[in-house]
Amino acid sequence: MNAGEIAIRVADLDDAAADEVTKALEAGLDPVELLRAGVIRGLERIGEKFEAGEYFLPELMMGGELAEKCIALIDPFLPEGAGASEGVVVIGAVHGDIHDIGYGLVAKQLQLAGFEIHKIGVNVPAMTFIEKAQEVNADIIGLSAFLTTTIPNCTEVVEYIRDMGLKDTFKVIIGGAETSQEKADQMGAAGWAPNAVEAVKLCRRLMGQKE
Ligand code: B12
Repeated sequence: MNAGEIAIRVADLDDAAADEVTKALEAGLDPVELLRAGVIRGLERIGEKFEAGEYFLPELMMGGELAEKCIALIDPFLPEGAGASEGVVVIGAVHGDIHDIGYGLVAKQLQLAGFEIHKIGVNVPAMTFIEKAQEVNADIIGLSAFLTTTIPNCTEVVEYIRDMGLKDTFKVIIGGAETSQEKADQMGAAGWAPNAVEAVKLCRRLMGQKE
């Protein structure tokens, strides 16, 4: 069993992937290779299938769980720094909003893609996002809003950040049922994504802009 075959098992949501990871580690396969060309590649394939309409949300969640199981097995074998962070993200649902399933999924996919994630819960006041971002030295702040009435609370965070002179420090992204690219542009957010797969791409793109 090599990393490529593990990628296929993960992408096929085959539970045997975890056993194969254990066997591969026992056989002395490179854990970094297993992580990158195996589990992470498998997750990317799941993302591609999701985009192609072949997989839906339940598959995305199952894939995330399976990948987490595999990563937990590989983790103790990884050399220091192999899981280097792609970037630091603070994410939560804005004030007035308690929908946490969508952003939870985004957080999980970002984490699996190598981002350091700080989930700060639901019904989060604007300043709490900023204080947390400062505390953990975040690159990106993710705001989740599912209600027409809570979109203005995303705008509030964007405005605070601008007024505090932190626009170049923290990139604000938004998502959730009632959000759109148009609304993100209107409020001056750095980006919007319709789902967890696109959110990973968006965050990678924004990290590229920061360098
Ligand atoms: C489940 C649900 C609830 C649950 C939430 C449970 C929970 N723990 O989250 C409960 C029952 C609590 C609830 C309550 C309410 N809800 Co509700 N809810 C929904 C429902 C059916 C599904 C939302 C969901 O979780 N989907 C599953 C996720 C995984 O799917 P998703 O949205 O595609 O998620 C992706 C994207 O949104 C994106 N994303 C999400 N967050 C982020 C963040 C970032 C940074 C990025 C980049 C991307 C991103 O990535 C996600 C993963 O791929 C929606 C309907 C809908 N169409 O969305 C209504 C909906 C959002 N709710 C609605 C309403 C009205 C309410 C209530 C006001 C009802 C009431 N009268 O009490 C309350 C408000 C509570 C509050 N203050 O927040 C309306 C909003 C309408 C509007 N225009 O404002 C909707 C649209 C239903 C409808 N058609 O009327 N709700």
